[in-house]
Amino acid sequence: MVKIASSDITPEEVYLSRRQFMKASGVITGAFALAACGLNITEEENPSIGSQKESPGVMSDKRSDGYMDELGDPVNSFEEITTYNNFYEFTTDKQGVARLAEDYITRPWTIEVGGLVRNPKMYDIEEILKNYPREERVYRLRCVEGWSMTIPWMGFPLKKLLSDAEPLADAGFVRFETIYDPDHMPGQRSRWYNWPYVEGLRIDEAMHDLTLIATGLYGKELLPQNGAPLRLVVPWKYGFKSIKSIVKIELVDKQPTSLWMAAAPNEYGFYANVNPKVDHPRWSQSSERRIGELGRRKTLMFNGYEEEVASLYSDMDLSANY
Ligand SMILES: Nc1nc2c(c(=O)[nH]1)N[C@H]1C(S)=C(S)[C@@H](COP(=O)(O)O)O[C@H]1N2
Ligand SMILES: [Mo]
Repeated sequence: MVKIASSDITPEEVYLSRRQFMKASGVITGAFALAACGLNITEEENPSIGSQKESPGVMSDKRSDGYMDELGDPVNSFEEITTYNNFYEFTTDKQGVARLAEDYITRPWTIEVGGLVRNPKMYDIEEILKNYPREERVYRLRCVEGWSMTIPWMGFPLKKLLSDAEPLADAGFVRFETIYDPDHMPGQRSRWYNWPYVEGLRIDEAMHDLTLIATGLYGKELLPQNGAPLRLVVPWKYGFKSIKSIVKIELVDKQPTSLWMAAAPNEYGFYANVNPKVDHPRWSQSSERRIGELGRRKTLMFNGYEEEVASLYSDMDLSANY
């Protein structure tokens, strides 16, 4: 069982001031241990203490004018999106993921689509990229910890892949699994979590047009830290539902138990819909800090996608089904 520390959520103020410092010096230094999804691990398991070099060159830190989501929020920079990540398979240090993941090899890559379907299939990633044309979707991502970004994803609706698999009548849920590769993912050697990372959706959530399989962002292929070569994006739910580096998609008849439900069932439920009125047991969810901005914003019901998704939950008590 996981020990819950009483530590606070991410101190984004520290992050922001660190960014100024990074800009000035080009180097990230200092201790910066975080409780990324609200659970603390021990210091010895958290290699975030120490100094590391900022990735050089390739990243543009420009927000181009007019590049925004449907609410008028500007997209976050490529640098912000690729250097501030939650990916516990590598480390719980959000600013350490990019460096630890940079050599992670995502080719060849096989994705199994199976379970309660008429057409189970093993896909090679190249086949998926070829079969499912990519579109750009600019979505807000709201982490359960209280920070958010706007990200221009490239991808295709999950429903296309599921429709091709032809779910059977008793397939009520979809279960997703991340690759298990402790030899190359140091975080998976931590016994605090029940690896591999697992997530799940109800079938109607999975078939919703907003639910995306992302294979890129900013018009480029995904980098390992963002879940290459393909990850889920469910923009109305807390970020932890958007599982990275998927190797298995399974149609099942029972509600899957996610890694976070197993770790802390009282804190992380199956639904995890963004809801400013339902607080996390240890912090309020009524506001959030958009990375790159000062101050806080109000958190929007269903992360601003209420019109699109509220009908999925019309008969549910959202505080009981958190
Ligand atoms: N496999 C896996 N998927 C994951 C995570 C993780 O640790 N492992 N973290 C989740 C959390 S808590 C968030 S907020 C988002 C962050 O996605 P990003 O780093 O691309 O912004 O990924 C989610 N998907
Ligand atoms: Mo998150």
